[in-house]
Amino acid sequence: MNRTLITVAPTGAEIDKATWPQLPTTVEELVAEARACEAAGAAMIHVHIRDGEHRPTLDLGRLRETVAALRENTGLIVQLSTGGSVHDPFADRLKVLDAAPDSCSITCGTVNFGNDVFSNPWPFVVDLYQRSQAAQVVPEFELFDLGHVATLERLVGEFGLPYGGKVHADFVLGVPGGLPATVPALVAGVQALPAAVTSWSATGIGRGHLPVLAASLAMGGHVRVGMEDNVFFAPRRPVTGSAELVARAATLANHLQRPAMSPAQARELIGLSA
Ligand code: KMH
Ligand code: ZN
Repeated sequence: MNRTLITVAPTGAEIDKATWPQLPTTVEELVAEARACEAAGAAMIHVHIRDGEHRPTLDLGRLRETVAALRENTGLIVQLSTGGSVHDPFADRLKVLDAAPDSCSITCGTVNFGNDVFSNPWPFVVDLYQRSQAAQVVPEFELFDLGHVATLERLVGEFGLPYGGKVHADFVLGVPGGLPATVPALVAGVQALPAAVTSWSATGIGRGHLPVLAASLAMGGHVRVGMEDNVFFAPRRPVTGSAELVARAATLANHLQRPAMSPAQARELIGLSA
């Protein structure tokens, strides 16, 4: 059966805990949210962590502790963000692989990020990619713009397939500075994907969340949801947490006769042996 990978991104680096107290920022909160999201249909979790003051951090000890806690308490594929926040140095972002996650994000190029710059120059992307191959971590290629699609093609062309032999990409649409969170933008991105891509998903930031979710499902793609990308369930109705976004995505996927896949099925999809 044709099934849907639902990835949950529950925390991110940009959403403020003081404004959004339902944001999971401690290991305990993250584990509880991850369990609820798995029960609702998620198979993979995209993880950013926070420090004791709820600020984004790439502290290696905390990353290791988080990976262990998620593995102990859920069956989810654990994907660590190597994007971090726009303020994180390259060296810290490379070190994320030392926490030995199942998967890591690799953003395939620099993009304006509101008033900031999310920096991913070619030499850094190459370094990160080659380290992921050596560390046997399956990457998810994050695509914020059409140029990132071209960089993904060059990366795989010059340095070979990722660990696991599959190429899974994720469109992140709607960052101010990247492709908009619209159906035409998603269609343009998917049409540009190189043949090496074996699966793709998409997420729409903010109010583009639902159109991108629906379009991705209709186009045979997979989906990412969660508070990293969207904090409103409906206009003027904040989310209670990421689990209700996962539940809605799973319901929609059911209606489209592409039900949510299990973590085991998702492992096979992205090239992680069971
Ligand atoms: N927080 C953004 C600057 C990723 O996780 O790889 C980068 C980001 C992408 O969220
Ligand atoms: Zn992220």
